[in-house]
Amino acid sequence: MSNEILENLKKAILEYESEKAANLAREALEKKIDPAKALNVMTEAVRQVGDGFGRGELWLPDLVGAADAMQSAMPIIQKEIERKGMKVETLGVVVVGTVFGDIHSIGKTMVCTLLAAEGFTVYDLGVNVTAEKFIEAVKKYKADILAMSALMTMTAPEQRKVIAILKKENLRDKVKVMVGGGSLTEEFAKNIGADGYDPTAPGGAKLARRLLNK
Ligand code: B12
Repeated sequence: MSNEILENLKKAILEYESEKAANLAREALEKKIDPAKALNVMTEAVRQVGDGFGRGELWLPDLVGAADAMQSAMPIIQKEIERKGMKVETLGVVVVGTVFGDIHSIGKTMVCTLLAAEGFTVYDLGVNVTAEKFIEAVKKYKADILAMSALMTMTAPEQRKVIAILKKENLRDKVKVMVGGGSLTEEFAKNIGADGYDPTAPGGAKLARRLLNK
């Protein structure tokens, strides 16, 4: 039964059916399905569409359709993960966002969800976040960690810019910086002076713990 719901949730995303995806996400929670499993099948679906696009079998509207369906189901699952995570004491404050020029939100939102589930207090600045906004939020929320996502080779260098401004404002030793997103590599992260990189959202949540020795 629970497998059937998860299969249908994946199918709804693959068929770009936003309302159906949201309803199935609700049904999954009603049936006490582990929200992390629901998150996994949603990721598999959006990756599948991305691979089809990469092979030239699918087009941009396919990407938009799948992303919309994913995003209509995501907050429902996210709320439940956060609700479960709320029992955990706050491990630290993390400011998260997708860098300027980049509107990819799915991975960033997953990182937020899993950080919150791990027990961090998360401030999600959204997408297309300017360096100035990142710095402002780091100060305002007294962030322990700044987590930046970039999905494109064109936008990844924004992360270097943010780190440079942190240094200029004497904030670099006050906040750990972690980076991620499809276009990144460990080498790139080291090169721009980030404290950590992980290719996955669950790995990102564990990395955040390690960075704060928690
Ligand atoms: C969905 C999608 C879109 C959607 C985004 C919708 C949304 N709300 O997010 C739409 C259709 C809007 C879109 C637009 C564009 N896209 Co697009 N998109 C994708 C696609 C298919 C999937 C991205 C995704 O969500 N993946 C799933 C998530 C879960 O993966 P992820 O973000 O990498 O996150 C994982 C990890 O990286 C990690 N992670 C992410 N962030 C962070 C941060 C930290 C700190 C850590 C630790 C970990 C971490 O955790 C996640 C889960 O484990 C990819 C192709 C692909 N196969 O990835 C292309 C892709 C990223 N897009 C691409 C491009 C070029 C574009 C456009 C320019 C297309 C166009 N011609 O208009 C525009 C860009 C607009 C802009 N200014 O940003 C290219 C980028 C190429 C490059 N290397 O530069 C890709 C790779 C497609 C391709 N093969 O060409 N896109």
